[in-house]
Amino acid sequence: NAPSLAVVGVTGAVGQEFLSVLSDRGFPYRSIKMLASKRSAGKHLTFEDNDYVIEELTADSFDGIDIALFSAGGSISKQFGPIAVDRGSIVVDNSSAFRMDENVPLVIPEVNPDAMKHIKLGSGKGALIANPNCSTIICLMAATPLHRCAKVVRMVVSTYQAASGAGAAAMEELELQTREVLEGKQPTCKIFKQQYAFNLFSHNAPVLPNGYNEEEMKLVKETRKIWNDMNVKVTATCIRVPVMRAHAESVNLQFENPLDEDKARDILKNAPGVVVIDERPSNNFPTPLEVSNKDDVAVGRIRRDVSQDGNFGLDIFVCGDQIRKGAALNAIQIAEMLL
Ligand code: 11C
Repeated sequence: NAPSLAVVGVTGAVGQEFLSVLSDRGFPYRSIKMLASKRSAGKHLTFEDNDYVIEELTADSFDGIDIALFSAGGSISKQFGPIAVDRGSIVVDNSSAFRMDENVPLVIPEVNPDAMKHIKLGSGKGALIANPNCSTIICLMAATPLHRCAKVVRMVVSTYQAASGAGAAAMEELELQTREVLEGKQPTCKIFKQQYAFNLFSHNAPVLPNGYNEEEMKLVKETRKIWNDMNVKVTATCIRVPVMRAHAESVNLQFENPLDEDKARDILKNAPGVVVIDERPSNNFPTPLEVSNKDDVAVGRIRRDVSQDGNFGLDIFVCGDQIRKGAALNAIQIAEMLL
């Protein structure tokens, strides 16, 4: 018996990608409810040749819903996630609202599927499962297979994050500003307070008293939770770059046990959801454009860290589609594990 689904935030960039991924993967469902804010209620959308009317999200939206995919921002998740759980739905939440809640599994299916094994579809019991932040997912897709082999003790991450992480409106702003700048006009700054086209800046998440921004601290805390290792040392610098929909990350790893670069390359070649692009002679390495609209995370620049003795350090460069593996695909893989 196929589950009944609800998509919360269906008009957003991730909401739309939920639908594409459901369709691409032939996810089975007996019904699907399209939910959004009052503003979009009543609009029509076509999905798999059927016409749907978008409904306003209310407390009653979840009656009879088996799996609810949420991507409408943290405050909507906080308000409606627990309501959906009360009505017996399993919520896969793409926001940061519940990620650090110790009762909520934070899952990357290739990394820690066991964290959600106690949650059963059809038990009549609702539950929350959190989708990690996109930069964490993309980083850990590559770092985890190496961590399993040699145990990461310290990780330094520098991100180059795409517009999509800030939503569809940010993607539109990047496109508009690019045109405006090329036409010699003043760029329109609505989503970001500074010029985005032909520029880059520190991630727009709020800066905390310790000087890190929230995006950076998500990498620190989520890694510890997903790896179930409170001792792993993580530091990050997150930067927004004028790229449309895929994040890039430079990741420096320090290991407890030695791991040479050839073995690391072999491990990554065999890792699920990872593709290695590491052609030194032609200087061909992963790019955000190459992974856009793709499921796999690409890894390259795999090399021994010369600042560390022996084979205890590696540098890698990772690119992944932020909307897909960074959000919608990961959530739907979680839902697939429930089937
Ligand atoms: C970005 N990762 O690329 C972000 C935004 O916790 O889900 C998503 C925030 C989150 O800007």
